[in-house]
Amino acid sequence: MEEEQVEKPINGHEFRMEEPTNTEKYKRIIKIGAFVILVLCIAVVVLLIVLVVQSSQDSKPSTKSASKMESCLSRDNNINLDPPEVLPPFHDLTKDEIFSIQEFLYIQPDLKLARPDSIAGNKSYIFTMELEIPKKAETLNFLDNGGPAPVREAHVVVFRGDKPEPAVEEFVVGPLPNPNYKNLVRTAPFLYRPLTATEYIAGTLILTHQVQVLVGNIIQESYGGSLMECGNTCVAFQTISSMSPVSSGDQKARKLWFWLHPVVEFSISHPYDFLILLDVTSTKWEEYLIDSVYYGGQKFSSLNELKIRYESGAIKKTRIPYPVNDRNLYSSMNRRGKLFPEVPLPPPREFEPMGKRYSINGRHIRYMNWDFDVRLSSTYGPQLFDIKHGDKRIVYELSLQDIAVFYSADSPAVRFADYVDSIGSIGSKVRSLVPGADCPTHSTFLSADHFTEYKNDPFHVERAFCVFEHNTGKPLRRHLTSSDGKNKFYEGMADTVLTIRTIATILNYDYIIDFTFHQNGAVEVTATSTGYIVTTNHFLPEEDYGFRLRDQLIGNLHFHLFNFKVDMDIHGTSNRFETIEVVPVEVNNTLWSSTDGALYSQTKMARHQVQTETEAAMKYNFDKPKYLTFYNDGTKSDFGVPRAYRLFHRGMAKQMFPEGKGQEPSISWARYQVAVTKYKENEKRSSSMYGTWDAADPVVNFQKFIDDNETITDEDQVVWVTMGVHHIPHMEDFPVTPTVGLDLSFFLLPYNYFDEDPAMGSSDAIRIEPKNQNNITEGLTIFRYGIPENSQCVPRETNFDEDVQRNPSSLFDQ
Ligand SMILES: *[C@@H]1O[C@H](CO)[C@@H](O)[C@H](O)[C@H]1NC(C)=O
Ligand SMILES: *[C@@H]1O[C@H](CO)[C@@H](O)[C@H](O)[C@H]1NC(C)=O
Ligand SMILES: *[C@@H]1O[C@H](CO)[C@@H](O)[C@H](O)[C@H]1NC(C)=O
Ligand SMILES: *[C@@H]1O[C@H](CO)[C@@H](O)[C@H](O)[C@H]1NC(C)=O
Ligand SMILES: [Cu+2]
Repeated sequence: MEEEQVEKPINGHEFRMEEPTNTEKYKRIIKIGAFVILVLCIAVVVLLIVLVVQSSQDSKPSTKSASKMESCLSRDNNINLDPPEVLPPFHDLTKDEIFSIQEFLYIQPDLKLARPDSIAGNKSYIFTMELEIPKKAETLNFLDNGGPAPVREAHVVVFRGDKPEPAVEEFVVGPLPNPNYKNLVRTAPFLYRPLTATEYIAGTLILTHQVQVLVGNIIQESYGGSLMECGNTCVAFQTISSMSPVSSGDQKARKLWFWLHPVVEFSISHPYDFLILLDVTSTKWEEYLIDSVYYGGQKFSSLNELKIRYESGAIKKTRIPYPVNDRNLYSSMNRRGKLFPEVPLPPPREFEPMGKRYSINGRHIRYMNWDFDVRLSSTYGPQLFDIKHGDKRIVYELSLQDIAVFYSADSPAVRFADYVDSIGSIGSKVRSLVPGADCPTHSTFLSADHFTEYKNDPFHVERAFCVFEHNTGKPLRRHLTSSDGKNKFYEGMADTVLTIRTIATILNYDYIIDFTFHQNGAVEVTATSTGYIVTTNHFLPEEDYGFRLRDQLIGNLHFHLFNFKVDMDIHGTSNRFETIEVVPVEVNNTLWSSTDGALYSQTKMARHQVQTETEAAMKYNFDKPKYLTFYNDGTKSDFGVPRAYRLFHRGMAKQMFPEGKGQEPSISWARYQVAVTKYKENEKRSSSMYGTWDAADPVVNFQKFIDDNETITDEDQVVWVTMGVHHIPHMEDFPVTPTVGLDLSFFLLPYNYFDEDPAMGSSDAIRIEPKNQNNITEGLTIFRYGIPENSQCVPRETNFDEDVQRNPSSLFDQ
């Protein structure tokens, strides 16, 4: 019966409950009334101003509930997303800057750069470029002391396949917008470079051709599909993992696992036991070599060997029927199953009765007492800078450093799938967010532009970030004293917050990164995973690594990891790191007990100054609970207590890979849930885009930040936070993993930083008290601090469906 109820996509604002003609009529009425509403709006503004002025601190309960619904007020003149005339230090490269950097570099004779339309493995070409974050000291001198603005520069990564000894060269190019210098700042082994389009496309083509010609019949018999001329039963190759020199034991080789799968929604959930390890070490794709072949749980050294043994009947033949490619396919994301609710009523939405309460200028955001800058690193993802509360800087930089996911399997393609995701350019994998699902409909969306190796024009992403104020529906605080004689009162306030969100899709997983600003001075960082699990074929040894979820399918165990840099500057850059341990203590209780020599057990706090980097690299010990606090020793409360911020980690998991083994050295940041190091310009980030390949000799080795064991007391400190979650897939991970319960977070909480909760100043509060404490029936005084109880208005229309129909490339890549 449910089969019949196939959804028609809902167009525009027409709900199916409503007759379309009514909707049209309604729309027309709205249009005709637009002018009237505009006049009304102005009248309402005037009225509200008068009301607000009159009732600023008084108790008059607001009776101004509009008898007719009015359109919500617009104050969008707070929002100007264009780059400012003078670009501030953290503003991402503009399109014009990206063009001028290219033009400058193309004429450098020593670089011999190929243009994007003619790049190849054995040529020199620009892989990526993005803003070079200016030196901190110069930037602070500009921000705080009115010093000169730091020079704008770009960080450019060039692949030098043209050199006799190929290498990756990283340059700092400046000054923008008219560059005249390029300084080589790092070279990295060519073997460790991120996966390139040449390798991916050439590898896929080579395999498609060779496999079809040599073992096309095996593919057809085993999987009911074909690589070429395949109609409705196409199969294809996709590269799933990289086999680093550490994994292959071959220090000079670069190898990729290609995986055969049916072309259906979604391939990762349809693993075939047909894998090819391709050696792509050569800069010339004609020289790519098949290293080994995996079929039916066995290894073969060539397609020929597989062919001979298959045809001689020496091996067990796989038989997996081609999937029925319809909307009920278990791996597809179509509405199905038991449909609910009976009538599809729209869910609750948020609206902003008097317009936005935040402002954005370029990429500078202000909200309540907060202000900060936001940018999107093409390689490493979202970054916030210069986070201030009440004009005092709390964090200089709060940025995602890397995302990693390490799989476990018997299948070689998945066993070696240990991704350090900046290999895939996290920021440039952010695609347009969809209002109503990814972000609330009332969000403001920020775009991003990336340079990509295959195009001169920057790649434009329309909705890379959403910014929205959100009523969490939870009190920030509340108290009701109902029976306390002469002190009856209620006071409370909703935890209404501002969130900056971005979502990067890296192959199969979608990572949601949120930065949330609370009105009490707290900042929350959340990393959540959703998307498709990686699966393998069901062979017995695979059962150690996951549950059997479908006939031929195992969902493989894996570990998600996120690393963030938190460069807190509490009252300046000279900071201390102090832990406050909760330790057991037995106190003399003879005074209060009749027992001789009585003792009483309780806990006491033990403050401890963490002096050096090795001591500040923390592995959580459940037996030693402690607070982690950061402050400037020169700034204390009236009572001598340091005005600190506290890092509260709510997203840790134990990393189970032994240190120094396998791929682990590339993510040495994951050894510690929290590490604190002294700020250094050459320790800007904990990870690098080489991390998937470089475990033998990491290009960025975070452990070295710690090993020099510098003193951190009264220094500029940087905190590195690692969050993680073990994921053992289960049936409900089909078709994709829901976010619920997979959110990891950490908080920066004020800790004796303010004299009291700064949210006491918020007009979002509600206080109720009896006019006469002795007789509540004499009436109540209700304080709403200028905010009417009933702020009803018609939310402004959203036009996402129309917009995306008109401009499909704002969602999908061409
Ligand atoms: C570069 O590679 C291409 C294709 O792989 C090849 O045709 C060409 O000869 C190579 N050029 C040099 C200089 O090796
Ligand atoms: C415990 O406190 C009592 C009363 O103050 C005192 O007489 C006694 O000496 C104390 N015992 C110890 C072991 O300190
Ligand atoms: C780091 O330095 C401190 C202070 O000098 C010392 O106590 C500690 O043992 C050192 N740690 C290591 C691992 O060298
Ligand atoms: C309380 O106030 C109500 C209303 O003003 C009045 O009717 C009632 O008598 C009062 N009760 C007492 C105990 O004073
Ligand atoms: Cu997962």
